[in-house]
Amino acid sequence: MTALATHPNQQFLSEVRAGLSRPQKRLPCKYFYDQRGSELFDQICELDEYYPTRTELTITRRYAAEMAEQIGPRAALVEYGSGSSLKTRLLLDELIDPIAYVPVEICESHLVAAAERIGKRYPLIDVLPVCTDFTQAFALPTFPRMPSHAAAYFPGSTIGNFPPEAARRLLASIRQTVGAGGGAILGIDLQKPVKVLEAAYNDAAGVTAAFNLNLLERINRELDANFSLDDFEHRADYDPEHGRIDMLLVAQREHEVEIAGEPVRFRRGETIHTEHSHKYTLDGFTRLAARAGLTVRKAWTDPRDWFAVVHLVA
Ligand code: AVI
Repeated sequence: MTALATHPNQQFLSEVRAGLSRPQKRLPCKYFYDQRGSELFDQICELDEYYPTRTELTITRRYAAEMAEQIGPRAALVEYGSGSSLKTRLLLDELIDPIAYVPVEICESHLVAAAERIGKRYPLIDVLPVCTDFTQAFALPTFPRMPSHAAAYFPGSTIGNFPPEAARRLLASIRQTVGAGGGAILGIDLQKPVKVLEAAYNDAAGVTAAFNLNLLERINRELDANFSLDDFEHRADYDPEHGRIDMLLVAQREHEVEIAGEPVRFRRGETIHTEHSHKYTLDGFTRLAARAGLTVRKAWTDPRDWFAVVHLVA
């Protein structure tokens, strides 16, 4: 029997093929973040129209001390993501006698760089990076000094990029990871006027469009594909039924693309769904958290109620 030749990026290829064979074509948003995609995302965070990063930062600046008080002394802070952000430092600065900081991130180079930076700045905290996909439950590392409890930190409203059932599973796995006595501080984006939402995902400078289209460029680069970027246009619509932004790539003409030697056909006007970004109400999020066994103990918001940082306990 001859072994089937596997592509060097087999997992990515399988997910792209599966997503593009569905009646509603789709691509997983986790693949946005290659080097170029991460740079574009950083630019998005600076855009006038993109309010979430700025708003969460304002909330964190204002309430970091209250968040730290809610977390309590001698905690291990377990960050979902590499922790390179200013928000992480604002929170670490206020934590009461923190024992450990555990950044959790799938990209090893980001993780190592961020862990080194944090280690230098906070020499009294044990920095214990974990390289894994945090959407699956994982075990905490062995602590050289035992913290009194673990607190997850998941800023950035990334939870909104998961469909409700996947978001519930992720919250349940956070609960499992932090264990008894643990908690979580989470950023969530809230419902607001549709005009504001649609502008945030259709910015005038076209950075979000470039971010969305970069996914096709990444597929070209890494999966031997021949997408022509001129054949697709970025679109982001608010879906009031599900309370979310849907990001799409719209085929501008009927054509065929080859991905690792296999053809994929597009009709004119056909869409590839690339991302959901859920916008919650505090009540809706409280119900979602409850289905994962978590209670919202406190919520901090900005004066317009555009964004919330919540403290969850088991
Ligand atoms: C990472 N995530 C919370 C962003 C969002 O707003 O859903 C990703 C993004 N997509 C387009 N712009 C920003």
